[in-house]
Amino acid sequence: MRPAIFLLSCLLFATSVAARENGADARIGKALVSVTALRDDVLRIRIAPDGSLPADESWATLPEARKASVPVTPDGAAGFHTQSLSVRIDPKSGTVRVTDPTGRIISSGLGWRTDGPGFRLDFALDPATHIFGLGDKMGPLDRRGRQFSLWNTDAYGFQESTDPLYKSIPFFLTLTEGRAAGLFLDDTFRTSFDFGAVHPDRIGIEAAGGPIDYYVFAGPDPKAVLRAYGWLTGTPPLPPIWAFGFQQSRYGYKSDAEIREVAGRLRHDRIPADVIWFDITVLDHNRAFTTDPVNFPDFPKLVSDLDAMGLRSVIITDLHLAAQPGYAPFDSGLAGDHFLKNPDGSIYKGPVWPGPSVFPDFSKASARAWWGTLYEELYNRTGVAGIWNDMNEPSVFKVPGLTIPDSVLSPGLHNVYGMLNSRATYEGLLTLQPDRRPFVMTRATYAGGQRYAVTWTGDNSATWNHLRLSTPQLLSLGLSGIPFAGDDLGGFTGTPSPELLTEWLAIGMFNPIARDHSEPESARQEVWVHGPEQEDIRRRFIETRYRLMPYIYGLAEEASRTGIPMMRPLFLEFPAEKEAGGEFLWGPSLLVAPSPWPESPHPYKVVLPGGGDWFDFWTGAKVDGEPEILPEPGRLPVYVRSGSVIPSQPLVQSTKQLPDGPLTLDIYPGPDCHGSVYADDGETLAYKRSAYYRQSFTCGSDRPGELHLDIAAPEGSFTPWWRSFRLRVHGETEVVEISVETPQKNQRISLMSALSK
Ligand code: NBV
Repeated sequence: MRPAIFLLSCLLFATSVAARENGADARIGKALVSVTALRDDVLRIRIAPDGSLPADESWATLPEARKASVPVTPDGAAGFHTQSLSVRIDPKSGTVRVTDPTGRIISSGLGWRTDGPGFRLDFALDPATHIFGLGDKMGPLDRRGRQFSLWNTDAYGFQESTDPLYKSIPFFLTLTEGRAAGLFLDDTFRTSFDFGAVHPDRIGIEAAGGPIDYYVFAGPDPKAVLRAYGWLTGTPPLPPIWAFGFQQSRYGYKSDAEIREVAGRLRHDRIPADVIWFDITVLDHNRAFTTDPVNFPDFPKLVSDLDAMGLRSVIITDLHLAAQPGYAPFDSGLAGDHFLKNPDGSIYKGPVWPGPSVFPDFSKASARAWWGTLYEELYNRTGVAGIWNDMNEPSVFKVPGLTIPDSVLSPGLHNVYGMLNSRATYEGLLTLQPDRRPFVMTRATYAGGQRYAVTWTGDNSATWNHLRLSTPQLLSLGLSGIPFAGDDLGGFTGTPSPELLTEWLAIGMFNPIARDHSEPESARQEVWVHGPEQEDIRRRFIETRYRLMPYIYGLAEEASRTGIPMMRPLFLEFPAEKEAGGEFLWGPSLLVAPSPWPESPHPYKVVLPGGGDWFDFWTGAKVDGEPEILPEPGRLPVYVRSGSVIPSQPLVQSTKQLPDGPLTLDIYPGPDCHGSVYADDGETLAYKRSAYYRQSFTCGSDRPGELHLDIAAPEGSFTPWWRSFRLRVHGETEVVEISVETPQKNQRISLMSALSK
């Protein structure tokens, strides 16, 4: 039906709104608009143009969340309210308006219409609203004024204006004068979002197909929106601790000897590192689940030798499988009927790295289970620690659209294909080793994909502009439910200059996943390639990351429990604050402030958000006013929010090595002063059975001149590596240090007595 006719017919039919215990249903002509309060602050809105709702299915949302509901209070004939929001369904148009208890708009539908198999939704856009989300789309973090489309695409060599990219996350967060809300459209088809580009006062969303099914999050603070989105689509499982160490990768390490040379150099030069990545050059004829017998004659031995050096191995397994009888994954997949088929029933083949290839149908549970079994050799016998799922948009060479045709992979499955590939991998690893945390990295994904894999931003370029843009990309992934993400440090395509690589590695040490990766056509870009001077600077930043590991791992645990990202835009901690230049927060306490124009030698001003005091992270000194920075090689301004307690550890060369010495607590006095430390065994799921250690700290002062630290009794049954704390108090006076045994009960430690010593 054409849109205009549909709207007209709506008006001609009778309308009615019927209250339900947990929401309301409106009949608008033939159509049904169904609004359900899943929680006090989360609504689900489903629209069935033909009056009957389709089966309640979703790849993204957790069934228990989707099926949750709370009682609501009816408001007259056409609405209801909960404690956090009020809903009004317009009986003429069927649009839904959601307001907060003070009457401010959370989401205001302007219209909806079907369009062939697809549909369009329009929402009002307030002039003061900023928009964030949609995953790692390029360009400024605030999406307002631009259009984006979601269609997973192998975007090799993408640039600032490239769209779509690898992932589809149809979730965005709005921020209007410090008040946040969110909207998630659970639609796996090709969708497009217009955030006020065509009509400045309107958000227009179009989908090529799928049920009209969206969720509204009331906030009102940004963290509440992210927590609610995490509740609906799942928070990511906690990766093993080594995932937060420094990682060395390159497309093009060609032999056992070359890998040993890189690993040996890392250790020789005392560059802390945790992971070596094996790209397709380790494979035999680019075939996943094999290794090249000539260049890697004893791969298991290589993996175990690396392991003995404290280096884990992550190996690539692309989903396309060589269509070659005799190749075991092809044979078993064929026997089990696990491959995608052409409309005539024959198996679809497309050219990718191994030549003509077949593609598993990951939408079938049986195919996912079979895929998982393929890892047995690598994971249970060879000892690889993690798996890399690349090319899963899915990417196909030399065909129109560079992907599998719609007639083979339904357009409603295209955007979830990569997520289902990583799900099959994750579930497979978990089946093979039920008590070990799987580590999977995927390139393509869909909303909810955070439950299975970490990600990276794909094939970026070794340019200053890409370095500048990687911060908003990673921030945006964090705001889209995917906190564990990284970019190819140094850039994938092209060769970075010494200064660019140094700056990139410096900033990268404050990113969730820190992996140096590059393509074979570029020059090698390991930490040492530009000589000792650059290497020393780079090492210093990597060492900083390792010293901060207790803080970083604590942020990771928080992200996995709550959905609050490790890397945060300023507004997440300070909702009234505007984003400033290249700045971002690393957890609640650290502000990283690279230049907004990283290649420029010009001075720039740092905005210290929130109005409180800040300390210089490198010197510990309190900062006076807003610092003006004169860029110089190796200088990355980092600040600490006053009122923070930051745990850190003695330097190690990998997370496998036990730190020797006390846990340091750096105390930066100020309002609401607090911090915490979290530890567990770093590898298994025992932390879910209470084998973890969590301890919180508050520092305060009862009277002028007094300062104390309250250390709470630890939670959990895990015994951490440290026996004592070294407390360092930063402030007006010199840094003061005291040592205490790690308390097992609540304990107050006077810091003034230390200060007066
Ligand atoms: O497996 C090779 C590469 C990989 O290094 C890169 O990180 C992926 O994004 N892969 C893409 C396939 C080919 C890239 C030209």
